[in-house]
Amino acid sequence: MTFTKKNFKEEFEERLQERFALSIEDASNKELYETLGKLVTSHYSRNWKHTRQDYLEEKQKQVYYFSIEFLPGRMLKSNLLNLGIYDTVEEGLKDLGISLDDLAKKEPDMALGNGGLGRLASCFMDSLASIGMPGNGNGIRYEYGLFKQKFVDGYQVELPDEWLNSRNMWEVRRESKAVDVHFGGKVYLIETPTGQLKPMYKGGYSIKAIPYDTGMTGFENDTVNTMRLWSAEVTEEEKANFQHFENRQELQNLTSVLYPDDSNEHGRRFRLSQEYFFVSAGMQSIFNYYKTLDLPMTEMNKAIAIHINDTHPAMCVAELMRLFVDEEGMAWEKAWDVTTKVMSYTNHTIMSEALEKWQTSLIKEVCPRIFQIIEEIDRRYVEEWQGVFDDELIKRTRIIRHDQVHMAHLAIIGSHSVNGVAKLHSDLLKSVVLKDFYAIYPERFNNKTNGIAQRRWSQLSNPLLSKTLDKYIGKTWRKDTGDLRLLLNHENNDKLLNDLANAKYENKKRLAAYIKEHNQVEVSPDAIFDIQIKRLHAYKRQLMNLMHIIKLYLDLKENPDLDITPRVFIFGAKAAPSYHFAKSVIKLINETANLVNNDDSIQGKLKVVFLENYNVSLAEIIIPAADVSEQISLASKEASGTSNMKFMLNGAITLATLDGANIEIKDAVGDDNIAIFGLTEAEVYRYYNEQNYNASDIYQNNPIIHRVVNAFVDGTIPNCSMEGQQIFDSLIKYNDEFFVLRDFISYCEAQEWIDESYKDKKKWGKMSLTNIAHAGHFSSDDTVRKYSEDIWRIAPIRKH
Ligand code: DL6
Repeated sequence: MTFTKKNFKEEFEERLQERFALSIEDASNKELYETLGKLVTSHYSRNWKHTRQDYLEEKQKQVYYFSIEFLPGRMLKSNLLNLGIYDTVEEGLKDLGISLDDLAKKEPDMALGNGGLGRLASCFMDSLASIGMPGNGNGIRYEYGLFKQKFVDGYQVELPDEWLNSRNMWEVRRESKAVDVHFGGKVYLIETPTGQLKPMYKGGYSIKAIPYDTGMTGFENDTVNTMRLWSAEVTEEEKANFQHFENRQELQNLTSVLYPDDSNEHGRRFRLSQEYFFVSAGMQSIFNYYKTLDLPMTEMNKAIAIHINDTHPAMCVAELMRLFVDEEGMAWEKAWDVTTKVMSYTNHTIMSEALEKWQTSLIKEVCPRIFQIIEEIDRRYVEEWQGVFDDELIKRTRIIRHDQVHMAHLAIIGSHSVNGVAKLHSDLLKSVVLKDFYAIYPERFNNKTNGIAQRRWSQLSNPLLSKTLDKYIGKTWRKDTGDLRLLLNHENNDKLLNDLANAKYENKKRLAAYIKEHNQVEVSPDAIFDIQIKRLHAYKRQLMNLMHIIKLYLDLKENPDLDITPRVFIFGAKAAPSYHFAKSVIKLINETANLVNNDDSIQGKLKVVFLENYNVSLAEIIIPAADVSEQISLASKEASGTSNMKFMLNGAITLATLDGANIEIKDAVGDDNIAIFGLTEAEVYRYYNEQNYNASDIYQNNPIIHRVVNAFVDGTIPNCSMEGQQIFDSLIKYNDEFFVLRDFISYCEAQEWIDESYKDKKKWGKMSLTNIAHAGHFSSDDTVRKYSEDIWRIAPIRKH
């Protein structure tokens, strides 16, 4: 039955009355949002049940994507779009005097992740369902999402994100699927009469893991998959037990906070406990499901694929071995064979500090049986390769080394596939970061370039662009973004170029209004909107962007009539709370913004805006308004990047180093439609090998750089002498770890090219069109299709 506007309005009013005993005039937007949320879930609940039943009946092979982070953002509009009722609902609400946008804003951002890693996991959830693949998410239901960022006197202050205070409309608590996760105590291995070793647990404690399931709707295809997030609950009885444990408080709050850091050492035991918690809970629930299929344990790989997203879920390998060997009595060799066929692993970084290592003593304390199993995997690994590879290579690749457990090693040794997330990154894994493993397991290594959920980043966040595209190339691109290529037939169509420019202009006006409201800064949509949004990290080089702003400012001070296209530099970034360097960069940008925005002598040619609390919903307003996409990491350091893909889809021109997926963007759009600058990855490695990088020399010998770097310490930027000194030292005293000074001049030249090109509206319009036309390369639908075919070996469900 088609769902008409009339049906919608009737159902909506009925539900509002049922739930709140209110009529529309008396209801708040929050109540209206909840009513709409309920209506939406009721629309997919049947398909959710059917999808699950289909998988079960067909014994369909399913993938379980284990990720300690998910960043779905708001779900109301994406569910409406996927269910094919967006327009009906929007118009129906309008008839009732309600704005869909206003209701959507009432949904808290589901921010259970730090950045790229978590957002990728959510793009994959969307795409798996949208291409009808049997895929599930498995993660943690943090009570507090990533902190809320506020600026006080230009400094970042972190506030709790109490996203669960208002009800989460989308989750279903599944008490009946709860499992217990055991922590601590001692484990003794006892020999059974049949000669097998069985673990006997003494002491320790259990925590109840309660799953909360969220339906992941597919785009117009009736598939609804599941993202399962686990919450820790402690029974009263266990609480009494905890009196004896110093870490009692921690365990009671196991799922309370998301770690606002992906690379530091703080709170390690707590973090490790979180990892074991969601690994064990997820694996047990898969095991329980598998048992209902009534298939032999030795064939689990025919029905189950488990994906280890970064190293945090690497204990999946040991936990599956525990379940096979301890619970099912399977022989070690057989269990190992099945485990490696089930598991696959993605690496997301070459930064060594983000490749987790745990003290052996800590793992022994938190999950002693898992430690024993890891020891045994490690022992057998050495035994297997002794005499085949040289001893040093084996030593370097062992899981346990120098009293540390190397989680990446566990994930690689226990998986049949290891992939990087862009071509360059995957190559660097083979040639540098994991080269020892590549020598041992060359067949396991492969590349899967990231992608983005393009419906969210075009249809939902940029309706004006979407309508323009519909008008000229039809609507097929909405289902298959490969069809964006049809735009290339129109690159000389002035009307189209004009319509694209108008859509951009309106989006810039929308962002300008947001900036005015939140930062009290007036910016003109006629200026170039130059945007860098991503986690604040030294390797991403927000500092270089700031230095260029300072250069322009100083140039303008010297010559107020300088002919530059007016620019608005926009930043969005959170810094990990204990990352002092990153926080200093924030302070410096904010103080520079204050200085520049209030200096009338530069005639408004420069504006600097740092938007607070960058998150998925804010990205949806920022990205459609971008002219320039800043992707300026030091070559080799950014594994892939995904905001680069979102900007491109929205017609921004990428200003980039040859790093991560920027290289593939350049290959797609051609050299004329992107601004590339800076060292190549090979040149960066040459500096490392020859150890001859000398930042101080560059500073001494280049007057432009000298002048800009001095601005950090000579009082040019007020109110930040301490932070200025810290940044100055990082560049000069500590030799500029990420080669900012080396790339600076080349970056400025690329910026000049941007300035010139923007003046030629037609040229700019064509470049923008070309970027949109090739954005289909980076659809996460295609990415997960490749994972499904090459790694997980799963296929779409047969339709009922
Ligand atoms: O693969 C998703 C995303 C990449 O696009 C980014 O380039 C990469 O930095 C990010 N990696 C992480 C892992 N932790 N660290 N550091 O977030 O993954």
